[in-house]
Amino acid sequence: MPSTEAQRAEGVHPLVDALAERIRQQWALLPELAPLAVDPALEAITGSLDGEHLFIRNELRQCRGLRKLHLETARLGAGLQILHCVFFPDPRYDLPVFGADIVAGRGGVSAAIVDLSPVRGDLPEGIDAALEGRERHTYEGERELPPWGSIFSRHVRFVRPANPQEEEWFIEEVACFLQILGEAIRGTEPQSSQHPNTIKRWAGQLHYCKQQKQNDKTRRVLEKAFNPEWADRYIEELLFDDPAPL
Ligand code: BLA
Repeated sequence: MPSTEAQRAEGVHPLVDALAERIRQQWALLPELAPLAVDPALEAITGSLDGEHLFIRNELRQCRGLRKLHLETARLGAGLQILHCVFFPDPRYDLPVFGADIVAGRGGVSAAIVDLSPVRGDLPEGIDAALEGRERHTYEGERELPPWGSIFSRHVRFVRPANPQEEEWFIEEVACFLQILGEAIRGTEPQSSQHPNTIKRWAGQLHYCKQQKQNDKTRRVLEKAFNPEWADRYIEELLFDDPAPL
């Protein structure tokens, strides 16, 4: 398992490293945090591509209200570094999907996105109000979402941080989204598996996964670093696996 130090030595962008560390600190505070098995073949993947060192590290957890917390940090050839993080709710709880993604290349960070995304039309009211009331920063490079990004909430941040100050802001914003999610987890009681709201949230999560799988940019990078069959399995089974049938 590569340590943070080893990753830094392998040239992980400081924003990727710092955000991963912040996410680990915050998930440690979640109620009933527990391990979730990762396929050993996928936990730490190393190799080389075009003479570049390649690695992927996958960390999985579960906790009260969330069926799967996934943090991936990767370096995938040609200087491309990625942080990918999704927390998938247990559909019995009225909770959104947390997602964050950073893509950094030789020219710096090109994409930094964070959201709490609804799975039943709207966000739960308390979460919507908390996100509305949070401190917001204005970045030099605000980016426009692709069409599949209709899954994100009105609070989504999608930016190209221009300097270390903006990178720091982005980390703080992610921490704020996670803080708000943590409070919601503590204050939400589950409904039964067959409750109509549970069924609606299950379908909403399925739709979230379906839309994310339309991001050709993710698929293309994984196909190039590995191969199309491997990329397909990785996306279907680890990145955006559908929630288990109710
Ligand atoms: C964009 N994602 C990208 C890009 C690459 C990847 C290369 C293009 C960079 C750019 O537009 O500047 C690649 N992202 C990956 C890979 C993984 C990854 C290989 O996570 C994983 C192994 N993507 C997510 C999640 C979100 C997300 C959870 O995986 C949001 C919560 C968003 N990525 C996202 C968006 C874009 C993107 C919105 C821009 C897509 C576009 O503009 O077309």
